[in-house]
Amino acid sequence: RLLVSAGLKPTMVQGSQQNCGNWQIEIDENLTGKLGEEGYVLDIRDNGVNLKAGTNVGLFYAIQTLRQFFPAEVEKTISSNSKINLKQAYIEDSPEFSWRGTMVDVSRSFFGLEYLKAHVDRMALYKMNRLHLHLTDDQGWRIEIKSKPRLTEVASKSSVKGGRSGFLTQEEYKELQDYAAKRNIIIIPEIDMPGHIYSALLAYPELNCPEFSNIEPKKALPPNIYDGYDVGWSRFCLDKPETYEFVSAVISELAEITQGPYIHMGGDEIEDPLYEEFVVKADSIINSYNKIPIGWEEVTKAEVSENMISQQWTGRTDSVVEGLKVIESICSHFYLDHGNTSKQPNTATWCKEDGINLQEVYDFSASNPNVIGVEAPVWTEYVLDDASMDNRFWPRAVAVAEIGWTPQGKRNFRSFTDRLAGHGARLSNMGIYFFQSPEVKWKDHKTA
Ligand code: NAG
Repeated sequence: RLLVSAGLKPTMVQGSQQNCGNWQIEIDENLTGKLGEEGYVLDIRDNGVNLKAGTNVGLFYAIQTLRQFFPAEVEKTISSNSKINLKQAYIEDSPEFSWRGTMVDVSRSFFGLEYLKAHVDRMALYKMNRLHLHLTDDQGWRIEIKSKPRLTEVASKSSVKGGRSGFLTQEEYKELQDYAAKRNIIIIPEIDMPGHIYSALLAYPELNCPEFSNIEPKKALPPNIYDGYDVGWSRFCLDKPETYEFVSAVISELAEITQGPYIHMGGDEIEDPLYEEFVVKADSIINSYNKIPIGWEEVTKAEVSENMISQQWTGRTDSVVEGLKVIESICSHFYLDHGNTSKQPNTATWCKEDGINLQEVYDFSASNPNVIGVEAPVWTEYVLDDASMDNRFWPRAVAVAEIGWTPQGKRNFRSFTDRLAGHGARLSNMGIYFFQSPEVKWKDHKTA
């Protein structure tokens, strides 16, 4: 649809032959046997262009690949008499993993509807399909929950020092979901509990334990906001009924406005004797709203339900329940809040001191047989504006996408960088302030 409405159809030129529109777009359900739900065939030859898939999703991906055959400028400057030569090709393609994600931490520093829509567009071009939003943390709460109005009246007003505050209204959240769904991207909302929760404690101080004020080191205590960088110090009071009333109220509203099948419960970085019990309860609350629970790997210390998905980030947790599905976000390959190179200013260094270069992302290999895919987070303690977010994701997210689509044995970094070289203009045309990775011989582009 994109191409036809852009007026390309009557003006296609292939080889030296004028070809006025031999386009075929077909759904053939039998193809899912061979290519799965997301695979497609793209056949570009003398007598026309043929897109085939077993599903609409597959056709969508055929179009995304076809877009990459057109010169980058086309999407910006098409006119009805443009003539374009396409290379001939026959492609049968299907993804290696069903989970091909990015995560945006909108809590430490807020990124709103406009940025997130642009991010969805960018992900779609590279056939990624999961956008995880880290909606809450110590520094700010970013989603409207109508039954808990102080979350937006109070907890959304703060951020990390120098960052942006704010929140998504439920209307905006739904608008983003619709926008993403049209591009075959599922939004995964995360409420990080029972640690990383200070902003909620600020809004509802009754969720604190009475002895909270004795915890050392003393951090921000209500009524002060927290705008620092430390992790692992705040927590819900886990033996209070109010805590579970709060969790149920939040999850029930979130489940109601969430189209996708998943809710992420966080669960990272907390020591508490009642932690496992909390995880089991939160897991069952999420299940009771017919959503699939996801947690950071620490949740697997508890006896979680079999449909829990474990998001690995250190790879150091022993799981009590065997056979859980796994998303790989191992920090040494996927934590894109780390620098593109060593010593890049305003980047995290705790997982890899020298940053994570393009090849280190690309060379990830999944060893766990239960892996359903990969996801790259950008945490925002130091990422305070759109250009910095662009710089952390791009082009490294393209490497994540290629891991998602290509079996390990067919991946080749040299071939990847050769192909990526032509994408500078494409990234710039999408308005991306990407990092010019030195491993890539970027061709003719202007930085956005
Ligand atoms: C971890 C924290 C996260 C923080 C990030 C910075 C997880 C699951 N937890 O300490 O809140 O922003 O590292 O790289 O990553």
